[in-house]
Amino acid sequence: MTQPMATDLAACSSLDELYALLKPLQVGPGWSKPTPSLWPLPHSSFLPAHWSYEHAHAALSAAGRLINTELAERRNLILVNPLDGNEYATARTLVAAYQMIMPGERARSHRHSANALRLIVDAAPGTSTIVDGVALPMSVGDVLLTPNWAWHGHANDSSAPAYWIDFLDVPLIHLLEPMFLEQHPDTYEPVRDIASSSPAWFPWKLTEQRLADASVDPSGRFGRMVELGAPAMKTIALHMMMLKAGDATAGYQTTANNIYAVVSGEGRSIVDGTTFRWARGDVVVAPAWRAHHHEPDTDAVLLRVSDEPVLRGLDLLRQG
Ligand code: GTQ
Ligand code: FE2
Repeated sequence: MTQPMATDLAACSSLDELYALLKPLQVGPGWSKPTPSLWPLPHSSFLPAHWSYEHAHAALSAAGRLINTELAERRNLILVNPLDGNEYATARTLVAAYQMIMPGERARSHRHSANALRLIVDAAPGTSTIVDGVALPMSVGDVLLTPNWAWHGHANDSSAPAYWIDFLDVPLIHLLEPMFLEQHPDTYEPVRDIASSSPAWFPWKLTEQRLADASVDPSGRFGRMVELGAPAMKTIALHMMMLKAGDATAGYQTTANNIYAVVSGEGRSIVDGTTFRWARGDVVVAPAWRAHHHEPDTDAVLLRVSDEPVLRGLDLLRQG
């Protein structure tokens, strides 16, 4: 389409005529859009959803026979939110994935601008992640961070397959576009030290002690709560929640996206009216502004992974 003359624009005698002339100028009238660009309250888009570790475990053990870490950068299963048209993200800013590494395997080292962390679900002694040259042992319930641009690879020198849940801010990086990825020049980064402690490693043993000493959150939303890091990373906050059998949490609605992973116990989460039953290793997503609460049937521990630091840093965190 050719562009109209300024004089034709100025002489327009109807709005419809004006709209037609504006099209080739790549201009739209802000006053007559089919959907407004501002609205009074968040429109929830991503859906409440649940994933079971039982299924993920079975699928990954099959994948262990069908694909190796020479071919696959990572043997992982992405938790894809069932929102129409979505093919990747778990929530608007976050993605979760189950990952498995076989005995004797190594997953090569790389670094990326996306922040990542993992919650260990099943691993035997001898499994580790190598972060910037330091081996961090992986035990059940441990949380390990690989922040923006930290080298990381995984190694399983035990005799059992290791399973964990990855959480990354990749969808946020997609949205903002500063994605960078680099393979390690040595393919497998040499281990120069084995950590006994690290700011990137939250061993379950320490978390368990902190939880035992923690007070119950007065709002009733989180049970006994401890934060891992303050926050763990620039874009992701981590909270461990210890819930008592039969004590339902208070309803929680927040502009932050929350992904809950079950460290231990069984129960239900009710997210925007939908009930999801969970057991150890399961994942439930409560996308932004979806009111939710938890009903533990046994004593339970949940890891809450959220994008709270992003919302808070931009003065966009609102909670009800
Ligand atoms: O382990 O480095 O699930 O880079 C997705 C991207 C895991 C990892 C994932 C990754 C990793
Ligand atoms: Fe990675």
